[in-house]
Amino acid sequence: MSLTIHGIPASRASRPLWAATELGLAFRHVATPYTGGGTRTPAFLAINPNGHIPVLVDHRSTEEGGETVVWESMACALYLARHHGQPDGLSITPANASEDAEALR
Ligand SMILES: N[C@@H](CCC(=O)N[C@@H](CS)C(=O)NCC(=O)O)C(=O)O
Repeated sequence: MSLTIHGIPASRASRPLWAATELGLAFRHVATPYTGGGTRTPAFLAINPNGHIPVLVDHRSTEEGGETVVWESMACALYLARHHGQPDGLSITPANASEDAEALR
């Protein structure tokens, strides 16, 4: 597994940082702040054209071996839960449609 989460914890990045930690996932943390221009560099805008943290990059997530890039904190957290968690009724991964709706709510 090779995950990178961009964004300081004192921001909406806390959501994917929490989700990855709760799931016990190994990840690289790039503590990009939302002040100081770090979210407006060409390199950052290449992964999130909106210029916001958080951004999650899953480096080995597609069948073709490419990357999946996710932004919006809840989308990041749910992506981690659905693609890297176990829907066992115990973890944060929704195990059925009702739990999925609850997570979305
Ligand atoms: N709805 C977005 C909000 C993201 C957001 O507003 N992030 C702020 C930090 S909490 C940010 O990157 N601001 C930088 C800017 O607006 O330039 C989410 O939940 O991910």
